[in-house]
Amino acid sequence: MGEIEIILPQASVEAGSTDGKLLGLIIISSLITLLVAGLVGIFAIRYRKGSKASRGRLPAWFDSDLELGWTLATGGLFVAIFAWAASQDFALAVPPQRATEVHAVGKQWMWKIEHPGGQREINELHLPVGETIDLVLNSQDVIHSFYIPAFRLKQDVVPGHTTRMRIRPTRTGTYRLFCAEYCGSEHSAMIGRVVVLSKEAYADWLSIQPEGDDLSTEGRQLFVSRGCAGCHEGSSKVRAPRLEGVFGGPVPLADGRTVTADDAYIRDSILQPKKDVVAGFAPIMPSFAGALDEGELVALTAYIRSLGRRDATATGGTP
Ligand code: HEC
Ligand SMILES: [Cu+2]
Repeated sequence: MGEIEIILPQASVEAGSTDGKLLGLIIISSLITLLVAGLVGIFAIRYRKGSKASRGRLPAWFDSDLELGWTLATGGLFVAIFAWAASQDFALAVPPQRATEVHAVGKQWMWKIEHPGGQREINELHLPVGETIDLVLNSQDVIHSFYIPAFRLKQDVVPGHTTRMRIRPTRTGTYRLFCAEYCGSEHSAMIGRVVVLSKEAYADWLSIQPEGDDLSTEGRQLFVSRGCAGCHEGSSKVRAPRLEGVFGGPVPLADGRTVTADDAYIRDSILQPKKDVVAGFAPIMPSFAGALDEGELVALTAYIRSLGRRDATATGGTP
């Protein structure tokens, strides 16, 4: 680090094809620019004032066939490149099936990272090489953008919205991490590093980190301390749905719609409970907007997700 890199390393699966597309665009655009500039020059000389070049009508095929031909050919070429590039972006938007889920929260002016085992780091992201990482991104304040040039990956991080980025590092090493969205006076200081380790080194690194509670344990504690359990569990007088098995399943709503309980739904249920009211229940849940920070929301969501995966009777449910 420190020195200026002239040639950016290609350290992820996406890097090579992204560079290929950029190079392709540069070559095609250069050729077309050269052609146009060359013709301008040739015509300027050939049809200069006083030259004897013919200035009569052009043959008919010139107006129709040639014009149509090059418009379609160049248009088609660029649409093909667009389709190629878009297909990669679409593939990136599909959450990977089997992936290590790492959470990152952007706030003015740092990146807070949390690994599935509860290990935390700030402005550093340690990753295992050759594996697929599902990076789950949230912002605590304004729009940030998680940018790793060596991976050719950039994803906006928007407050009130969960975005994900699939990362597949292919080379061990240390790479730069930037915030690529102007986010306030110290935006330029919001930089960090991504350290890609071999699988063994990554496992070692995880094991020497201070013990943190894993996310769902932390979420469980919040669930009790923030009073969620008071309504959602046990012999509460209030009628509220139990949350075991909710995650990932369909939820029938009071207005007749049915939605899938994904991260975004859980998040909205906590922040804007009146938006999607579960069928058969009164809209009495208070909004927790402003009362929970991003880290707490992520932890609560992780806890509710863990309830969905386990057997309903195996949860620490009723006190
Ligand atoms: C005053 C009681 C009360 C409190 C406190 C409360 N809830 Fe709720 N919650 C409800 C009720 C009632 C519903 C069902 C109606 C609705 O969807 O708004 C609900 C719905 C939900 C749902 C959607 C459940 C489903 O089956 O789709 C989630 C998720 C949820 N709450 C999470 C939480 C979390 C997390 C907390 C704590 C931060 C919390 N709730 C605090 C009463 C409460
Ligand atoms: Cu930022």
